[in-house]
Formats: sequence, C-alpha cells, structure tokens
Amino acid sequence: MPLYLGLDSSTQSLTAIVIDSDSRKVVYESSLSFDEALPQYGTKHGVLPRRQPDEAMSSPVMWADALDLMFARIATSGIDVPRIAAICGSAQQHGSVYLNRGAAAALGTLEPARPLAEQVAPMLSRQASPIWMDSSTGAECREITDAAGGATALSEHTGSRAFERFTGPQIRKFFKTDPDAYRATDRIHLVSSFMASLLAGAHAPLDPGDGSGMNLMDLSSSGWWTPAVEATAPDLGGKLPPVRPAWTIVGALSPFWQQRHGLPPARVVAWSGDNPCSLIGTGLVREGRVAVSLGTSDVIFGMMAAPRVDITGTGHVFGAPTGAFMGLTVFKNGSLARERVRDAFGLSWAEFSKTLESTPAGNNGRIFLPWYEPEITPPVSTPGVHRYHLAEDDRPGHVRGVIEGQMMAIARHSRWMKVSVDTIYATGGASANLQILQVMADVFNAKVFQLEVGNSAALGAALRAQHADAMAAGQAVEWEDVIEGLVEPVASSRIEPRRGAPGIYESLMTLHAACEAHALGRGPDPSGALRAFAEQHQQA
Ligand code: XUL
Repeated sequence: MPLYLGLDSSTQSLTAIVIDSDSRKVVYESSLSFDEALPQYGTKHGVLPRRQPDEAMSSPVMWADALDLMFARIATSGIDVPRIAAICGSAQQHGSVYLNRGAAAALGTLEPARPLAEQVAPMLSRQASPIWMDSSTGAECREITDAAGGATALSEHTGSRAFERFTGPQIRKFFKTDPDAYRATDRIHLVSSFMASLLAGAHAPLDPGDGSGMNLMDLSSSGWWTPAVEATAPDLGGKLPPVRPAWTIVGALSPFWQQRHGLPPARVVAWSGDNPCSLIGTGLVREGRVAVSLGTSDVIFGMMAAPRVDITGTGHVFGAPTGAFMGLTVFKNGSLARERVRDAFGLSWAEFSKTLESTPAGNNGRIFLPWYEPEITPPVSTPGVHRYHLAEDDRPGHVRGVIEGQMMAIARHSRWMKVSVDTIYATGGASANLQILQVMADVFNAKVFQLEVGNSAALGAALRAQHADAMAAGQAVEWEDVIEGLVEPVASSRIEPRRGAPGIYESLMTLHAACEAHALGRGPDPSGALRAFAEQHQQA
C-alpha cells in the first residue's frame, strides 16, 4: 500500500499532497505561504522587492528553506511516512537557479544536523533567481531571435517564439549584465530540477515539459537546440542539465532527508513545470479532452499527440509528462472583462446569467471585442474595446457579446493545436456559471464538465510519482488508470451543445476573425456582413 508525495513549489507557496494508491484518496495536504512562513526573506507574494518594475526575482534559498519546513511537517503529520514510495514535484516554470562549481559535491554531503538553507546559500553563483513574472528581457529576445534564424525557426524548434519570461532570454541578460558571475556558474537549473537536486543530493536532469519553457530545447528530440544555445550565451551547453523523460528516477531521497526528518529512501522522480503537472492533475491524459480555466486570465490547455506549434501566434508547446506534448494559450482579458460588462450595466451575476439565457446563440450578429487590458492573444498592446453591429447601450448585446467574444477567441486561437475537442473541463471562478459554460459548449460543439480542482499541480506531481514508480518496477501502466478516482469531473455538471447552435458559431467565427482583423488595422470593416448574418439568423 504505497503512498506517493507530490510537491508544488509555486510562486507564492509550497504545497504537499500525499495520495494512497490503493484507496485512491488524498491522505495529506498542506501548504505554506512563503511570505507568512518565511518572512525573513522579505518577499511579497513570493517575489523579492523589485529593483525595476519589469524585473521579478525570488530566492532559491527560501525555496530550499520551505522544503526543509515542509518535510518537518510531513514527518510529524501522523501519516505512515515509511510507506512513501516515491516523490515527485512541480514548480513555477521558467525561473532559473545558478549554481557554482562547489555545488555538485555540496549537494551530496549535506549535513543533517544543519538547516538546509544555510548549506544552499554557498552553492549559488547568483543569489536571486529571475522568475516567470519578469518581463525585462525584450532586447535579449530580439537578439536571440535574430541569431537563431528568426521567430519561425525558434517556434518550430523550441515550441514558442522568444518570450521575456523564458529562461534563455533571462540567461542571456545575466551573461550580459554580470559576465563574471555567469562564468562562475557551473550548472543552470530550472526551479524544478533545482528542487529535485536537493532531494536526491545530486544534480538532477530536466524533464521535457519544463525544458520546453526555455527557448532552448528542441521539441522533437528533447535535446538542446544548438542554434538557440549558441545564440543565448557562450559556453552555455556545458552548464545546462541533461533532459530526460519525465518518469526518470533521479535517485533515492538522500541521507540528509532520511536522517534529518526520518523519511524513507523513497524514489525521487524528475520534477516538471506546474503546467505539465496540472495537465495530469486535471486529467487531460488524452488528445481531445482540454481544460479551459476561466480566471483572472482565461487559459486553454490540452494534450497533443504531436508537437504542432503556433508559428505566428502566442501559443506555447511544452512537453507533457506522458511523453506527448501539450499546447497552452493565454487570454489576458478574462474575469476582468466579464466584470466590466456586468458593472457597466449594473447587473448582479444572477441577472447577467438570466440575460445570457434569454439571448440567442449568435447574438443576432452583434460582436464585442473586450480588450480592456493589453491582450496576449491576439497581441494587442493598446487596450480598447470594439463593437460591431452593437450599440453602446445595448445591455443584452453586451452580456452575450462579451461571453461569445471570449469563447470564439479561445476556440479560434487554439485551432493551431489541431485538436478535435470533444470534452472540456472547465475550471476557475467563472466556471461556476452554467450559462457561460453553455456558450462554451455551443461554440466548441463539445460537452463541458465542471472540474473542481484544488491543487492540481501538486496532485499531478503525486500522480506522476505513482506512474514513475510503476514504470521503474517494470509494470505496464495506463494514464487513465493512474488518474482514476483522484481526478473526476463533476458528473452532474455535464452540459451538451444545444441543437443548431454550433452551426451558427461556425459561420459567426469567420466574422469574429474579420472583426479582430479590422480592429487591429488589418482588414475591412465587416459590419455589412454582420447585418446580413443577422437577417439570416434573426431571432427574438
Ligand atoms: C507559463 C507561466 C506560468 C508559470 C506560473 O508559461 O509562465 O504559468 O508557470 O507558475
């Protein structure tokens, strides 16, 4: 009756989940907030005080300290600790940790009588770690793109065009601003492989899921892509960890943890990024089942059998813990846009839903583009809302317009994944609204379920630990069996597309694309075509 431990070192907290593989139950769950549990590091929401508004750094010593605290908690939690068979983890993506030449030996000789944090500090060649919220590397993105043969080549090979938060541009900036410290760096880890190294007491490899958040890894071979590595910084190849399959056993939990906290020599599995781990923690283990998270930002992600990339757009392809791939596209104007429309017309959420229910699919050809904030997808740097065939005081037109506009944008801008979507798991705050989910089902022509996810990244890591343990024991294991019982959508929440609605959206989506092109100055005004659409589909 083995237990599996999943950890998630996120931006703001460290979470642990222990699952019992036989009873299919979570038997332990605990989270510690960096700001509250470790105030001595001075972070706010997990980020060190900012030197520049576009910079975001955190402390790798703090992450190690949190791990030490969490293992002390687990050891005294009352769970049957000797039954922990394997440990895996998830970490915020893109962040990097810079270790010096002494680190390899130091990792293997940690002293159990001393706190981990004070033993990690001397291993660092850079005290702070840039994290995913940093957007200060625009110049480096351009330099890498040019030197690696252009944006298309970079996307085709690494899965994304150059992004400021990705690790390659961050490494280049470090090399340019502090070349001596860069030279003194022996190994550059991601947060994920750094944490796995601490557990195993030796430098851990990266998995393809987190490796693909760097603008450095070749997706199809899961090896480093030389043109990008050379475009990023000199001698970088020798400083990067190897990339190994996600189910790789890095080693046994090191003597430090065994002696300090009385833990067993459990298998340590390669860690991954939080998005790949969430893919498993939300049950997206086959192509065709996607998740749409309706939160501050709206995000669509799902598994892809092959590495199909978004050459011109804003989508990312990461490796998936299954050995396949995952696509992910982010839309910045999520909840805020929905709230702005609700507030503009003085509605409660109940009234908003009622209006949605009483308006027709296709909104009689009224289209609303809700770019209240600069948008990631499609890229819109100057915010502004756009109305087509829609009067400014048209309340029902705006209510249906904002939801249809968002859902059509999510559907259209995820077509690059070439996934035929049959099932959607809806998560995030707005997924509680069944009328919004009905529009989602109609636009995608797919069934929609609500999925209650707590800590999907930590749960995904625990499930990955179970999977890797079985693989290491030579057992055949199906991902559907791994997630069974622990990741189930709310069966009673099933929403089917309404008859006739998907056909309406199929034609409206072409017009939605034309509105977007016009709003971005790339096409003619499609208002005439919208009027014709309205005449054809006019409903009460
Ligand atoms: C993904 C990304 C974020 C971080 C958050 O590209 O930047 O989702 O992984 O932890």
